[in-house]
Amino acid sequence: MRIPFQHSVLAALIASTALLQACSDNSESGKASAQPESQAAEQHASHDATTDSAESTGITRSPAPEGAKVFFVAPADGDTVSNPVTVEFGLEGMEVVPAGTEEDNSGHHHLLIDLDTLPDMNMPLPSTDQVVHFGKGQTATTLELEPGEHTLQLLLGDYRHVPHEPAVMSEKITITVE
Ligand SMILES: [Cu+2]
Repeated sequence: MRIPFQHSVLAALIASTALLQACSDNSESGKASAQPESQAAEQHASHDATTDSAESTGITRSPAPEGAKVFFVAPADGDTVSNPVTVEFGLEGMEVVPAGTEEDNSGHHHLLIDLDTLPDMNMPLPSTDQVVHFGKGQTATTLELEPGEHTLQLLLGDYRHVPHEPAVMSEKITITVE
């Protein structure tokens, strides 16, 4: 597919704006209870490392193989849990690699916490306290969540933090934190 020059420049501009936005969101989110400081620093590093490739390629989403599936190993939908909440990510039919590693049929996990509206799938995912990146290739995390009901959903992103085509996304589960 050929993208007209002006459109590809526009796409690159939008993409770089999104990356800048994502990073500034992060630096302002001192309140991010679900996001330890070390993780925020790592996300900055991974964004910096992938900015060039996202700009030069524009946004063509990486293909996901048929049958690829991301899911929660734990907790299960409807579980009642207490802090700290251990969350384990499962992936079938694809490989987990760190952000910035361009490899077919691979990506890294993103955890969507209490997110009502899905992010734009044609851009790098933002980095906020509700969209947490696991750019080192982690397959589990622990969260400190307010008591009450919360929703969790997993979304795989490619080396640029862009969801695949079709998006590899888990069911949204609801847990109750005591
Ligand atoms: Cu990411």
